[in-house]
Amino acid sequence: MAADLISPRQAARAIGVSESSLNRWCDRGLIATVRTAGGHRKLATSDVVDFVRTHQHRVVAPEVLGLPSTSTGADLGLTRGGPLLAEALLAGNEESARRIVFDLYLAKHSISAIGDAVIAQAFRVIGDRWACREADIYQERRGCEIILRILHELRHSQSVSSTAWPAIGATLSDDFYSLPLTMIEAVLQSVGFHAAMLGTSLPGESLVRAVHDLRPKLFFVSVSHIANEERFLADFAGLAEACRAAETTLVVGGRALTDRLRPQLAYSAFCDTLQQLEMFAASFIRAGRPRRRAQSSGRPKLRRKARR
Ligand code: B12
Repeated sequence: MAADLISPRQAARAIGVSESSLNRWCDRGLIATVRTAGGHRKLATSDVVDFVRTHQHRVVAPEVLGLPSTSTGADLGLTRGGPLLAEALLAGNEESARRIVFDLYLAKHSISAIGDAVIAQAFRVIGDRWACREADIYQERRGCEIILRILHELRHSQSVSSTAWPAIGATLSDDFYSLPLTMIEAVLQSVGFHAAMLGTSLPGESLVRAVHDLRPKLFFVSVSHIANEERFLADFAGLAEACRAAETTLVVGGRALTDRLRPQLAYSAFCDTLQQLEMFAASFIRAGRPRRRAQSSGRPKLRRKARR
């Protein structure tokens, strides 16, 4: 993604409006601004993207905001998005896949809805094609790599407060499914967590150490594949105990958590979908902290203009 801070003129060009309109919106506090040491007004690209999403503007020069050059914010609709994304991924057309995801995002669909209704749906189509021998393994793997890159870009286009609560997560041994974890990261970040996945197929003892060392507010576990049920239950029980001791909220989900298995597990919340996770995490944050966003981490220390 491109630079984090841009001038009002660049922001105006990105949205295709006059600089005076843009400055008026800044004066009204609709877009947050910061002042550089030299007194120049600057805007964070993530704040401009937020403004576009919430005020239904179109983006005419997406590259200025560090977005894919073909994204416009045109609303394809979630229902059409899945099959279109599946075709783009199967064809290895990364630019088209990126445009589909970013257009839906700019058209104000939540990351959770895009994940549940478009990305998961696209991979169901890909899985079915593979099962019917209409798609090759390399097409599925390449599709995974493409979507992982796009999700990282989407995440990078959002700001994270330097005081955000940490959330970490992983899959347990023999579960190599990274897509759900990467989507959960993006969803948790969109509601204000500082989310970071540890990785896939982690041994139970390592997860226990991670909870002990990192003391996350929330731990997410995705369970898509269980190779050895006995080992899974033992690892999970160890993790749940570590979370209880550290007062960490343990959230679980995934296709392999069947109705038969779930009663054998201790956790704080089970979610079928990313949209359920978003609701849970957002209410968790609302209940626990007075304000959601402050200055983004990793940015230069700049004064933010008070909203009028
Ligand atoms: C991609 C893929 C893989 C990739 C994953 C790569 C990666 N980097 O992630 C790899 C190559 C690892 C793989 C391997 C295997 N796969 Co596979 N795979 C798929 C595929 C095509 C997509 C899965 C996916 O990631 N979807 C996207 C995610 C985001 O969607 P989701 O899993 O539905 O998750 C949603 C919810 O469950 C929820 N969720 C999930 N976790 C969590 C966690 C929390 C906290 C929350 C809130 C929500 C949540 O959110 C998601 C969005 O709604 C599916 C096909 C399909 N129908 O889905 C087959 C599929 C799941 N695989 C299958 C099989 C058989 C396998 C293998 C056993 C094959 C083999 N013989 O080796 C191995 C097992 C690997 C292992 N040990 O982990 C079968 C499973 C059949 C069954 N009924 O169990 C499927 C259905 C393919 C098929 N049609 O037969 N696979």
